[in-house]
Amino acid sequence: MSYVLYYSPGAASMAVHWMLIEAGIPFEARLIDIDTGAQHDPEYRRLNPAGRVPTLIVDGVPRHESAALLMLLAERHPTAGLAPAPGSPDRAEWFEWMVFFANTLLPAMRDWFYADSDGDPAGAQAVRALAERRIEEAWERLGATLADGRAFLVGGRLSTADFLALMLMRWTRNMPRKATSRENLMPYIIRVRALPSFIELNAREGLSDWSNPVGQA
Ligand SMILES: N[C@@H](CCC(=O)N[C@@H](CS)C(=O)NCC(=O)O)C(=O)O
Repeated sequence: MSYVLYYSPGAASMAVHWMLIEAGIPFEARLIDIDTGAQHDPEYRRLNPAGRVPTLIVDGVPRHESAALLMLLAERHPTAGLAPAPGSPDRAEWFEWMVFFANTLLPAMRDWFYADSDGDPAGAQAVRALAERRIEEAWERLGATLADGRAFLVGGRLSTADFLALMLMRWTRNMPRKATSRENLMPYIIRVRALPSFIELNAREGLSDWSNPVGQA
């Protein structure tokens, strides 16, 4: 099995990059810096016609969509234990979170960040206002789920749902209302950010602006 990940630091590729590191799956990482417009490069557009990251080349075939890539990797590498096994009691909840992130929270985040360029700039403020509401609702839902004291989102152990959750929470760091401003999310955020694979991911992507303070477990 061979993998090449096209990523941009902190972008939607981050969850996939994290999974590859956490699971110890061999892969090659290639930088597509979206801040410099590298996603519009014709050579990259041949791999990803939408001009977005991530792209994961799986055994020579370009594949897209962060949540789908996480589920695909979970299926191809079951011994990594990053998704409840098919038929197991926690499988349904894992599907729910993966699909909720992919079809509710990710699009709301896209709308918030890209309201001006994806749509009509004249209506961007209204788009962002609705997106913000959806994002707030998502943190409410997450907070209510974590209120039972669970360590991770699904089945008491780390899964692909946590990779997406943390990536999306990180994106709020420069928004008016940050995920870290919600006290009920902080124990979870601190716990997952303390994972060696998250620290390694940040080092590899050159990120240092959303880590646990030194000394915080
Ligand atoms: N639904 C896609 C979203 C991908 C996406 O929007 N990626 C952003 C970065 S977070 C991107 O490539 N932006 C560059 C652009 O749109 O020009 C996924 O989850 O993979």
